[in-house]
Amino acid sequence: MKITQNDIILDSDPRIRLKSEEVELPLKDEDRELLQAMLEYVKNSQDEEIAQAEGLIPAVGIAAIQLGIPKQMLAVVVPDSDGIHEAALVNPKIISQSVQNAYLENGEGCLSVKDEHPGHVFRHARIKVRAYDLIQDKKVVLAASGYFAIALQHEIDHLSGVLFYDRIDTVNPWKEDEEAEVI
Ligand code: K1U
Ligand code: NI
Repeated sequence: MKITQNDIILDSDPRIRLKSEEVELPLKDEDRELLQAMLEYVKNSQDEEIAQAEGLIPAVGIAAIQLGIPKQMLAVVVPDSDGIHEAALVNPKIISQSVQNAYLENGEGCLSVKDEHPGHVFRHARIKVRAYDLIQDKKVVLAASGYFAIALQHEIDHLSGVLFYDRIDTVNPWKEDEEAEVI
């Protein structure tokens, strides 16, 4: 299975607001192949040559609902100063979160959103997530901070039908939080 840009649904499609269903474990072949293809999409999208040849929009993550499939599955590949954080998660649950917020200085984007939605998206600076990880082939508890934590929260929001711009303050989109980590 290979995911192309045409497979990704936009926010004009009501399915993007669906709540995704839990996935049965152990994974069925069909679900394993889908999640593997999602991970491959994200990796390929970050490879300039492949992305150009295949017309992929660069991304650090994707959720199954962005393919119109309401299953609790997501893949993230986040390069940062500590290296590359990769995860291909099934049924992820945030089990703890910091009080401190974090946000990307220039706001967020989304493969399923074509319009610009400028503004800060406040998220938790640190989270712990329980899930089954296809890369490690086991149930895990991941501790995430920085950009990795932001990307995981963006993708976990997709599983509840929440989009990044739902979290932007409509009155003061660029409002700041003095205590927050700015990424
Ligand atoms: O879910 C998606 O639509 C993908 C989206 C996820 C995201 C995570 C964290 C912050 C914002 C968005 C993206 O990956 S948008 C593209 C992006 O942020 C990026 C792509 C390549 C290099 C660096 C960043
Ligand atoms: Ni998104």
